[in-house]
Amino acid sequence: MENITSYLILLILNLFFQNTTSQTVRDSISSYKIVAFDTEKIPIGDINSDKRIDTAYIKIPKFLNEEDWGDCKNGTCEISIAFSCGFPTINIGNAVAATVENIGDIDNDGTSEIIVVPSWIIGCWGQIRFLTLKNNEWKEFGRAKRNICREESYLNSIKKIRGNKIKVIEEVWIDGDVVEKTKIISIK
Ligand SMILES: [Ca+2]
Ligand SMILES: [Ca+2]
Repeated sequence: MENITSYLILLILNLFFQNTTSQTVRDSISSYKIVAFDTEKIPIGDINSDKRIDTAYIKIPKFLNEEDWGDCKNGTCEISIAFSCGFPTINIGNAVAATVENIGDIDNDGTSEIIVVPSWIIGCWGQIRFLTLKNNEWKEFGRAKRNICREESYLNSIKKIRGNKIKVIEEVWIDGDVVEKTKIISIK
């Protein structure tokens, strides 16, 4: 909750400064450096089938001064996700936080597919990104729109079906209402 409050304050200050300060001031602010990172540890089950539970380490950018505001390092907010089992690190831009979950081995190749749900400073509408590891590289094989503010697992909306496919419940805006739609995504 504390983080969310900080993010909201930062966003409001950001909008204020964008509208009121000159380019020179903005440039000097964006040259601030990050002094620390937060790393979040998320247990994600056994993703590489070695019978050991694996952990995802999500590195989140921090600002120079929590009481003030500033951009992320080099003006780019980016998160990275590393894995205890040595799988390649995933880097995602335009994000300040993320959720990672193991959705099981959809294509039965011995490696679990995962989802990553990046989030920004504010806003509840986001996307679930579906990733599979092929030749030691993460490949995105689909996305689904969701309200990302609910504090619940996304696994309830994802189901493995036959033929290397998953069924996911997407949430979309239609004429001002949130409508749930079923989407089928396959690993090619
Ligand atoms: Ca493992
Ligand atoms: Ca797999």
